[in-house]
Amino acid sequence: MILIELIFPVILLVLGIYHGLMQVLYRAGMIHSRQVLGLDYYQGLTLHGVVNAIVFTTFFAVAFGYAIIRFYLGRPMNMKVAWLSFTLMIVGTLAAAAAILSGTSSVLYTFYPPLRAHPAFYIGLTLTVVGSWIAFFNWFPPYFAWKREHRGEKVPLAVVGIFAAFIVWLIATIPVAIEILVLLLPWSLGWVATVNVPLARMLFWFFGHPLVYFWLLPTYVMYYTMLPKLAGGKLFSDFAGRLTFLWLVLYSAPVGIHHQFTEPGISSTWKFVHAFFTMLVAVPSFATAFTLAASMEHGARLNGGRGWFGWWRKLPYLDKDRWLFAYFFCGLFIFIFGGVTGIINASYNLDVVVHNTSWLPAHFHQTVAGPIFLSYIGMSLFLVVKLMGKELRLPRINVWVPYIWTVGIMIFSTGLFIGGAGGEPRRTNMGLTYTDPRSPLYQPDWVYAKYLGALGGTLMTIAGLMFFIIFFATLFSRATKPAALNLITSETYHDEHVPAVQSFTPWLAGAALLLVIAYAPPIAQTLRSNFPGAAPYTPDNPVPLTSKP
Ligand code: HAS
Repeated sequence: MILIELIFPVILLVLGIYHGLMQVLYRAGMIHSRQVLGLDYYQGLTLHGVVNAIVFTTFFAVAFGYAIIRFYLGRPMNMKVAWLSFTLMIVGTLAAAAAILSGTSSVLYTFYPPLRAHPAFYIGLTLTVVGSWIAFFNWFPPYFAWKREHRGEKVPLAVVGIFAAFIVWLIATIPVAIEILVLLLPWSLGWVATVNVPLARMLFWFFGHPLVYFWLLPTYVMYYTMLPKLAGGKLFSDFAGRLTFLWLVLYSAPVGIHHQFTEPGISSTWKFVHAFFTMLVAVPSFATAFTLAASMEHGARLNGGRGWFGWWRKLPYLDKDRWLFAYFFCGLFIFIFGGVTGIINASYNLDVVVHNTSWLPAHFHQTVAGPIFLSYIGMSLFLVVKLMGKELRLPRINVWVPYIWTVGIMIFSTGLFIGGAGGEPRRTNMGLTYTDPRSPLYQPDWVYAKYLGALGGTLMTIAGLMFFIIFFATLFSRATKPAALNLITSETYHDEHVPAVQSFTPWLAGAALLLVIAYAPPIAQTLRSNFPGAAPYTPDNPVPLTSKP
């Protein structure tokens, strides 16, 4: 099951990456058309976001969670429940994909109303989410059985991390379930004529920001538990890992309004409160930067590294036998820039300059398409090798994939950052307007930044193609070794025993309290405001739709 849950989204990823390339070509003015091969710009952008950011990540997190629970807790799962979860996720994904491909659901991955999708899109997403919840609930019996048998022992760090990820996911998906089931689905089915846009958007971002930490936590599990050993050393501090995971449970959710700084109906007091909490949610990532750097330094020094900076030379950057190191290290490097730009976005007044410009996709590609994407594809390949007893194909080329991706993403994001700071909009088919010399809207000073974007995006596509070749060549090769679920586990340098990070309970209570403080007043404000309900729209027409989709 783990294998199918890894391979299915990687197949879909082919579609996701293709539409990434299309995006940069449209935006750079290399395509002056509304559509290519029968798929229009917004349909392609919706596929790109939904496949890469929602489907690939959710399937991977579930598969990786199963691997972690099975490996560290050493107990079988209830397979009937696991198959139920799997079936719901597959059926849900196929329903949402069919809705997008039919051209009736070009609502982008944020599915903001008043853009309206076909009901199958909302039902499909709901089934996928419910399937992932069931997978999580299936991990409780082995978890509690392990705790009963190991009284007084620390739960393995990786298990704490994956539980933190799915707690964040549960917190995040409840508001979006309310948004879909109460607001969007009845509207999409034609049962009600209009939708409350400010409320729907607030519920979406109540989901949307913890979502990004749900993506990040499995990556942090890999970084904390595997990277130190790959670097030849030990994890510098077990406490730092536990604190990071639990801190993200606490602060992931009460920050969503930082996506709505420019929106009406929410007072600046609550925008400020969310900006403040956003600064706090960045703290564990700073802690992670120092802990991982110290862990890598420890490994490098054991390997003969000397001096303040000389030890950096002793890390296994191009070691084809420890190739996962390259996937993890490149992600970390990219995340430095993704993190810094996140702090800029969170800074309220600076956000006014960059909001809804191409700066935003630059920021989030340096997070979700940086550390998260590289660690997820690296781990998918690693698990295929282990679980199928295969020999990795093209190992010397494989170790270069993350570096080419990194060069690509840095060039791509530089183009988008420059354009965004100059006002270039996101989510716009600029080949029809701003980068088309025949258009009265033509902006010649944006063109060179767009070429940078296209160059970087092309390099990313090349790295993606290289990965697909290696992945499928390995998958279809003959098994040469016994198959085994064997995860890399680092030892700990400082194995602190701090009671405050041994239990989820106080952190969950704190998270619940912060959610009430951060969301009850702004939701009340939104409900009190007297915006009219909105009729449905499609992205390419300023006139509302009046009939059902
Ligand atoms: Fe973000 C928008 C703020 C992190 C994803 N973010 C987005 C969107 C996405 C996204 C998808 O406050 C767009 C949504 C949309 O479609 O509209 N974000 C932050 C902040 C952080 C942050 C403060 N974001 C993430 C992560 C994401 C993600 C993680 C995906 C997984 N973001 C915002 C804001 C907006 C936003 C606003 C809305 C803006 C708007 O106007 O709409 C922080 O959590 C970041 C903390 C990270 C760090 C970096 C630590 C560095 C590390 C690397 C160390 C490296 C080493 C290697 C050791 C502080 C851990 C050294 C090697 C050498 C060679 C030196």
